[in-house]
Amino acid sequence: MSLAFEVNFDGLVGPTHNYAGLSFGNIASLTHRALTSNPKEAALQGLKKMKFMADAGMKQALLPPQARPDLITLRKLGFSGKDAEIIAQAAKHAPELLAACTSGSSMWTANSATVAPSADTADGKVHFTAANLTHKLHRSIEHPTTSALLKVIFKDEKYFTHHEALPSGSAFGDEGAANHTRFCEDYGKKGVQLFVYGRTALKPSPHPEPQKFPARQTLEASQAIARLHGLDPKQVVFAQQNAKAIDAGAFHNDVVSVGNQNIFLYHEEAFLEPKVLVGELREKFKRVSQQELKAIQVSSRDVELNDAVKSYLFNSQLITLPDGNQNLIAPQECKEIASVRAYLESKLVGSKSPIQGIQYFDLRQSMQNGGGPACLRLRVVLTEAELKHTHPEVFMNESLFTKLTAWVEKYYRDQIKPHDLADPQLRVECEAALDELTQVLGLGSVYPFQTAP
Ligand code: SUG
Repeated sequence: MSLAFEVNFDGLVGPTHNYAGLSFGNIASLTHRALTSNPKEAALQGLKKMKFMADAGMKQALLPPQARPDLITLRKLGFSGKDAEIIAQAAKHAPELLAACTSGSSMWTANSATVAPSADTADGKVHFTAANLTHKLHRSIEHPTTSALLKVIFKDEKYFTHHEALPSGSAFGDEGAANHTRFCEDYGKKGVQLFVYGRTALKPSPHPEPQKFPARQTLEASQAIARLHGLDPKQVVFAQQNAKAIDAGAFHNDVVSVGNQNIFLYHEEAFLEPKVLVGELREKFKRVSQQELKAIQVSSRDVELNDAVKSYLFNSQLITLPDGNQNLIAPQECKEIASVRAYLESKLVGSKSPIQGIQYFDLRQSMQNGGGPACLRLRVVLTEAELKHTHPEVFMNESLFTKLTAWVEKYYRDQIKPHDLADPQLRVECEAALDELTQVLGLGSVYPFQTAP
């Protein structure tokens, strides 16, 4: 076994972060539609979380935002002319398309890809599959740039393999790591990977589908990723979400469960068949690691499903600190809902519990669009050798934090109202900001506006 680390790649919030109500099924996104956003505050809130993690001795890196509005997509949809003309036409004739093409949604990097560490894959390389996010227009346009960024950051083909996003279409809805958790004794050892899906697309299924909100991830997509990544079926578990949880607003499984190493924390109503799932996970985990899985079920008596969704308790990051203790990085909303706070502080977290500590973070700007601490990060397990071959300049430290804080202060607006999406200047500011960012991070030309002839 080689020594390995979990590296969190947080999404740096982009200059166009706004509230457009684009995600039916995501209650926060719908509730805060048309609210005035504050991209500057959003980016600074995210940077503070990254800095905290780096200061705590964790390996913390970032994925850059995407260029928005996405003029390539607007052109494909029939708008033409100079950049400002495209934006003006779209604002006039199809403001909903302009909003979809201006979303800052790439910040939620838990959805950017699914990653398999080299300890689990048949060829011993780290595998990445960019998520097609096919269910929502504004998210389905992320994967080409996501792939380009991942290929620049994880360049060395000796260590890293990149798969293109799965075919688009409703049978292969893939939402990335938000529906994927890996359990292991140590990050560098073999693990068990849990893939969670909302519906079966191509075969008849006896199980109920949600009635109110859509199931975004399909079983077929999860199976394809396990195949692409060369995983051993003995180390893989597939489980279906409870339709009731999706209807309560758990549009991704990381809204109702979280896992790290040997701990699985999940809500009683998260899965269709929780007993079967936990039984299979325990058995496979034991066989792979010779250890017991600590499965902690949170009952509806302690925390109602609706409060779990409102507080984003399960969207906390569960991290292993350098001293081996596991801590929760929770959204501050958990403190504000009495039942959740009581459960966390008097039952779940403590020196005698498997989860020893908790830190709360103000991520309100992201939370109002349905993105908590865990949504904002993509976990990539890397050995020391793989780390050495990862682009070094995206790692958070004192100097990068100072540079990026100044960069945000220079380029970001402190408010975006719905009508601001029609302002062509927003695109100009976004390009200037991202151009400078690629220099700060030494990434070269990664955005379409930098490479277009
Ligand atoms: O896909 N929100 C995102 C939130 C993603 C959260 N990620 C995880 N759970 N891992 C989504 O629904 C809202 C954008 C808007 O409405 O403006 C949005 O896309």
